Amino acid sequence: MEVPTTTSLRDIYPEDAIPMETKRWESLLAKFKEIYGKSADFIARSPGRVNIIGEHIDYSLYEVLPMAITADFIMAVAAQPVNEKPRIRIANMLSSKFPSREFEIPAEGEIPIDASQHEWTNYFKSGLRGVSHLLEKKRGGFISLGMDILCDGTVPSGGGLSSSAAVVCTSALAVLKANGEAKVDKQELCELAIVSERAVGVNSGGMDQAASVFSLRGTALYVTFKPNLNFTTIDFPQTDPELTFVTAQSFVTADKHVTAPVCYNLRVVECTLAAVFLAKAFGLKRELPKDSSPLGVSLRGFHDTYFEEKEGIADNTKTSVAEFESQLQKLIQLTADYLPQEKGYSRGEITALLGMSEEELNQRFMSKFPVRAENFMLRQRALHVFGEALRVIKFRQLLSSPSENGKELLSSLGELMNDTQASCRDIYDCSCPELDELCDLARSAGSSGSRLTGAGWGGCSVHLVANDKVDAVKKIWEEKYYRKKFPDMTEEKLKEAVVVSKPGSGSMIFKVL
Ligand code: NG1
Ligand code: MG
Repeated sequence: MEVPTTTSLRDIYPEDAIPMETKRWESLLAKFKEIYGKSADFIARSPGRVNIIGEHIDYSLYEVLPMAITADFIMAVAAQPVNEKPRIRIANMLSSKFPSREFEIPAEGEIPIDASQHEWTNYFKSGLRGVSHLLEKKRGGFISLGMDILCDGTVPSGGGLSSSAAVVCTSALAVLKANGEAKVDKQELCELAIVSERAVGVNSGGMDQAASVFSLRGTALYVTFKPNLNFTTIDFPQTDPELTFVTAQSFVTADKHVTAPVCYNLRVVECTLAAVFLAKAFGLKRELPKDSSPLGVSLRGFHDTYFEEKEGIADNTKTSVAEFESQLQKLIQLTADYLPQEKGYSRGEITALLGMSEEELNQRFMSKFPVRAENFMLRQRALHVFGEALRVIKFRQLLSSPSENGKELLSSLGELMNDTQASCRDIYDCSCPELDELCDLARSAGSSGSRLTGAGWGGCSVHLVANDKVDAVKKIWEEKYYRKKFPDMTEEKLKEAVVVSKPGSGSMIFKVL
């Protein structure tokens, strides 16, 4: 499946966004001409995403259910004339915050990226680097052509709507097109973006990039990671009242580069350790399978190995949904029995059970992305992951076979989302008081389901609200949250804070005529 090319914004945005986006794209093309003295050849774009349900389980290789939003990252591009030394000139419409940069493309070796800097072009460089590896493999030679680029992003950064993935997916797509790739395969682009984003220091799963690349307008995405990255699109049932998803920013910046070592990357380590700990606790004979999770083994790998060994299942990835559901229920019970310590597990307890030295533990699990922690909440993280994976299955089944009664469907879907929020807050510990407050306020004004979305610790929340209750929810947030916490907030900022998100399309190439 390849990234589509279009000449109409109607293929990209929902109807009501067209006027504003037309203005935005026209000013991008005009500015491009002004800066580079020529018109752009094409515009590459990839959207942000909101994760509807399936939080902090993609790096454990369990299915998730995101959807692309309208907000996106767009890049106008012109290839540099061939006779010059290949260089990149990259500018941003928000030049005050993101100054223009120019750099040569080295004739060989890696494009240098200093991941310790908060340099806005790092995500572009990681995409550029990813493409040069891919083209080297495919063609033997790599990036030959330089590029003139002008960018514009509307995905709030650090806002849990995957601004970073939107930048990396658009960057990789733009470089591929500028280097003559007539067709760009979505799978290839997505995998390249996942690897590239990890290069800038966050040990992430693959949900964001999948949602940004694969999404089709009007549908949600059901993303699977095992046996390999794949997806199916899910239509939203037409119900009365209509299902409306609203995103609300907490404006607590959840910058994973700051919180990552303490939070995000620590969760990846805790889930990985829980997997190997459980495998040992159940005396599984076979090693956990090496998989695409950030540290090479995952709770999903434990899950499949456990049932293959204990119940003689040949290949657990082919198990029926009903069977998989009952497996998860069993794992929740087994975890509660076999990981009893609410207070967590020390390094000493973990190395004792795993029969390995501290150095080996550090080398294997804490060297790729250093985490500073002495205590690992294995029980809580495993209980959240298995419980959340179960909620995703139930959510998908509700969407695929909706009861005719819209109200009933809304409350069942909403209940699952509320359970996710409770689990993120109480046992995965990735919420924050502001997110909890936004969710409580929304529910009191009639939201069916309210939860944080993305990594958490700040950033964004997502709410399933019957369309006739959206105004009441917006109103209570404005009065009791935004006006109170940010008294001098502009109308503009308030508009960015709360967005009704319709499922948008994924990566796209726009041909400039
Ligand atoms: P955000 O923070 O929304 O980009 C992060 C991870 C996802 C996933 C979610 C939690 C990155 C790039 N993305 O999303 O893979 O793990 O947290 O579900 O870190
Ligand atoms: Mg991100």
